[in-house]
Amino acid sequence: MHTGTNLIQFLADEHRRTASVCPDVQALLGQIAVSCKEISNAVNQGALSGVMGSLESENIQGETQKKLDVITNEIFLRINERSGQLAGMASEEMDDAYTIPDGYVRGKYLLVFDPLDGSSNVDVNISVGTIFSVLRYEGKASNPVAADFLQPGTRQVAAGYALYGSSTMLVLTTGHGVNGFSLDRNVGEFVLTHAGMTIPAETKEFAINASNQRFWEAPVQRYVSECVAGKTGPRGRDFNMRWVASMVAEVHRILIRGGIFMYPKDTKDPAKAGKLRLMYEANPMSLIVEQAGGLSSTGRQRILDIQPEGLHQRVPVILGSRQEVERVIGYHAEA
Ligand code: AHM
Ligand code: MG
Repeated sequence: MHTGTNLIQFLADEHRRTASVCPDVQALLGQIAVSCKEISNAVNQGALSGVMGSLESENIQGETQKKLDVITNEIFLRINERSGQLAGMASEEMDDAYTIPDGYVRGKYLLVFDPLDGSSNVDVNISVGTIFSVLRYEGKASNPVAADFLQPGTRQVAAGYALYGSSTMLVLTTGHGVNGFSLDRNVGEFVLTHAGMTIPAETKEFAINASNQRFWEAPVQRYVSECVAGKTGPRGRDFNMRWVASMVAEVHRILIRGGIFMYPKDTKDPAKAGKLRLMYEANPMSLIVEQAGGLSSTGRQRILDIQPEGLHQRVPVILGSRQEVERVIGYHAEA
């Protein structure tokens, strides 16, 4: 594979090479890519098109919605409901499963997404992204219900994210490694620029919202304090810390140069198992990270093995460079 291959060519090649990514999935991923191009435009226009700021409304998680949360959700629905490949959709911004309107062709797949992850950053012009996960619809009814979406992450057919940063990128896995495409705005295509992305096994960089430190459990306290202790501590080397508050940007950095990202279980709100959502944040990102040679865990369990219990279920997330994630899992086991 060489630079210059566009996404559609890449998917056709991948199908020939691996006998995966059947034409239906190729078509669906093509439409998801179109949705991400539209979102990239909307995010890029920023204040020029009056889309900054918040609405009065809250989503199912009780979070105030940004105008762009709602606009980007509608872009995803509008484009993908007509793909002909979907039986239903679900997203961070909708309480229940979304039914494909009457009159549109229904397909065999389910699409779960977070249309604008990290949207608290959008007003301050920091990178945001879109995360998506494709599942098979195994049911018989013409309209799937929430229970049809509740499949472990190991059953994802494809997963990916778009990052709206200094350039727009689409990073994708169909279970045969991870590849990154950059949006060439001159021709309006995603072009393969990062073939076969892999995460270095070791790292000197960690990402965690340190303002929650007093709520962390002992294994995470231990891991972070050992990193912070640097050269003279038990790790014998200095670490660097990053926190963008935008999971897509965080995972992308890890794919490029290694690192560990944690939004762990904490005691801040005992009713919540973690902050990030399993179906449309943790699962797709975990598949990407594992396919790039990294690991993803709650600290106690592989995320991709979790049997989901709800569309908006939250989980602790610890992902990134293999050796570091193994270390944090080890600290949980010892505790
Ligand atoms: P969102 O989907 O409402 O944008 O929330 C998810 C985001 C992640 O992108 C990021 O890792 C985390 O929430 C940031 O949380 P915090 O504001 O606690 O730093
Ligand atoms: Mg999100």
